[in-house]
Amino acid sequence: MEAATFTSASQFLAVGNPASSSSCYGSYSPRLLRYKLNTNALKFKAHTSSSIRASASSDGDSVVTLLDYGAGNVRSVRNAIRFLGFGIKDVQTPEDILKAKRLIFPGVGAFAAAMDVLNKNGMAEALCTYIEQDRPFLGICLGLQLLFESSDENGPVKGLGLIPGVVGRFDSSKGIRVPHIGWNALEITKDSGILDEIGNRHVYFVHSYRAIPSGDNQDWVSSTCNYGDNFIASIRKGNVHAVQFHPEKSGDVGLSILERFLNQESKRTKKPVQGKASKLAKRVIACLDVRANDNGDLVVTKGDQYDVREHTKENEVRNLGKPVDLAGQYYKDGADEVSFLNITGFRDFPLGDLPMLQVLRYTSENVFVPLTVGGGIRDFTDGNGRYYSSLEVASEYFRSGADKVSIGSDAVYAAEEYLKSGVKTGKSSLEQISRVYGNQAVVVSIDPRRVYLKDPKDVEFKAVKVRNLGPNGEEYAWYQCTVNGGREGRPIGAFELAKAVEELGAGEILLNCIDCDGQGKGFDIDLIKLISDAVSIPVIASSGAGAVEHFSEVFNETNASAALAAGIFHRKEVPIQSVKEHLLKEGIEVRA
Ligand code: 1PR
Repeated sequence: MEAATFTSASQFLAVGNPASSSSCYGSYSPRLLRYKLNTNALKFKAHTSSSIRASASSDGDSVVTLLDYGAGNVRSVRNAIRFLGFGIKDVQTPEDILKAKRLIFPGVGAFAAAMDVLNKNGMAEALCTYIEQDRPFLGICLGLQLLFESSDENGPVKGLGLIPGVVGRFDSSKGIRVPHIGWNALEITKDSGILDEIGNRHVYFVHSYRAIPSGDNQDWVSSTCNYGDNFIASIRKGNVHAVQFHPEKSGDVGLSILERFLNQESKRTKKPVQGKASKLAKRVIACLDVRANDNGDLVVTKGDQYDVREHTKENEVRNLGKPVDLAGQYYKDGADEVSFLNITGFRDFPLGDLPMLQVLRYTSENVFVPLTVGGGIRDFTDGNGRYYSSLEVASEYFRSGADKVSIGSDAVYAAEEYLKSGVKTGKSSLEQISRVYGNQAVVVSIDPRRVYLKDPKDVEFKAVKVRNLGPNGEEYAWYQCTVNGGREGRPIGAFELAKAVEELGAGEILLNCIDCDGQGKGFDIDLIKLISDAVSIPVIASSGAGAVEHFSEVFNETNASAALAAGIFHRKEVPIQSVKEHLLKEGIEVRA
């Protein structure tokens, strides 16, 4: 399943079984046949380059048609289009597709659900016609996959059948972490037009399914990416483009790709910016712990071992800046992602917390890397007896601009329940949200505390030998999970939790450590190694970064996919760029 942001759960759940939908295709796709017979219909246009700027097309038409087929929120694509100076016309009917001058199709959600919607409202047919007429088209992520004959995602399910090939799942038995999340390199295989300017730079991917290049589709493929095997990163034929990655989340590089598509008719000279991207980069993430201070203003705060109050007479909440400003700054500084943790979400209902939603909305207008938000994602009944499911809470976060949500306390309860009963009820927040939005959109944030042991057999939880002995010379420790911002220890270890939440649908783990938080003495390597070796989803190392060397240490000694820091960035002790320069010097690939 690809990332999705549904306007409401019921909207998504109303989508029926694709097998029963009125498909315009027989067992041999007529679209594919027509394409094979009619390749001359696609004429290749000259392609040139230009710099990123907020300006409309030189042909004077500054409106782009957007196919948001109603199953998802494409807020970040909208924001990027507007940032580049273009207006948006939403497709309401199939005729709007046929009348479009340029069409962007940012597919979200599951393949089957998307095809079902497109078939039912007649948009599949209109899309095929539009593309066959070689009119300017840009598909993004699922918007690329749907062009193929079929997908294995909950399938096989038939696609639009314009490009030969089947979309299949990444094979995690090849030792890769699935979903494929992060900044990876492209191998450009032919003149791609919209990619000409990006040179050898990283772009942002987040997906579990991909199409493989073959002799049958080689005339479509304009770039590939390597992750376990080579998969199709983009296609181009004439004016028809589609990309598996997310240009709207790929920083300046992504904006330049969108800008080249939007300004197709303008004169450009090809000026590729040379980078050194060769593989999936390790990510550097800036984290903003956010809460209301005692005056009710939303501030970025930062704790020492989760204590965020100043040790003064007033005992006020530590205030390190404004969330939107800091997020914008970190984006400019080169953060690969930005995370917001609403740290009092466990007691304040997030849908009542409109400032936090506002923070997300404003941030997503100018920050074009992935945004994660966490805090308070759980089922909730308000003072008037109105029940909100965790899915509704998450949906509101997504609608406001989040790309991923992070679940803390509620994931602990779900894992405990699952380990006790051995049954997946399908009702936990984790299961509900990952079912609708895809597991790549669901992060589980773990807040463990180290508990030292003389003998690992003293507990039923996984214990490890630690490099730094405990206060009484203990050689072992287990990592006890906590809830409610570290206030309550639970009878489950980080190891057991991580494995359980992976099974329940988490796509990534944000691994904090209360003992290391805010200490600046380095990440807890024992913990991060334990967890990153235990699961096959990406693990973000968090808590304790105090120097650039701590980042190379965690990447050299563990299988973490990303490292997150807060205090050193907020206090301007170590700029993000210095971390990246250090990692590059140490031979660790990062997005430059
Ligand atoms: O339980 O689903 O409501 O989620 C609450 C979220 O808020 C959880 O993700 C939890 O980690 C977070 N949280 C709750 N209380 C605190 C606190 O600090 N009092 N923040 C808190 C946790 C941890 C990190 C931090 C790193 C890096 N923050 O993300 O940013 O430790 O810090 P450093 O680089 O300065 O060492 P729910």
